[in-house]
Amino acid sequence: MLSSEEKLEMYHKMFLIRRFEERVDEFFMEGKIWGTCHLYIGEEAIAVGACAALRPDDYITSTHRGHGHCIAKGADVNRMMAELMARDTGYCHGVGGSMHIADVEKGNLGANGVGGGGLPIAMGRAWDVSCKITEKW
Ligand SMILES: Cc1ncc(C[n+]2csc(CCOP(=O)(O)OP(=O)(O)O)c2C)c(N)n1
Repeated sequence: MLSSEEKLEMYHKMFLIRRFEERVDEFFMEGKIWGTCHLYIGEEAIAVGACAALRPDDYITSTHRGHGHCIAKGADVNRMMAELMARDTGYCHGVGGSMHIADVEKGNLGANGVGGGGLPIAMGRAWDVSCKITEKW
């Protein structure tokens, strides 16, 4: 059962995703976004609901439409927007853009433009984690 505080936090994250994407749309039309991007408008509850069931030390991968996943897993929206604007202060120092934002400290292994491309990334992380466990045996 979710508490009122938890529900409010989830609503806040959904609202933040929506406002972030509306600003991205505006900046895109003004030519301020480098490359292309795929908006998460209308899907806010999916990322927020899924990530609410995760622990902070759980990992996610993402897709070509990943802004909502980033925000739901706790990314800093200023660093995200900086990335979309190709600034050095962005998550990938401005060279990755919308489809390559990763926030490993928060457990987000990153977006990517390849359909199904998150699976090998997740496999790699699972391999790494399991090796760290078994090497202690
Ligand atoms: C391996 C691969 N094949 C084809 C594409 C081209 N492609 C980009 S988005 C897309 C459709 C994705 O549809 P869906 O997963 O339903 O996501 P949506 O964009 O509708 O949210 C395709 C086929 C790709 N990125 N990667």
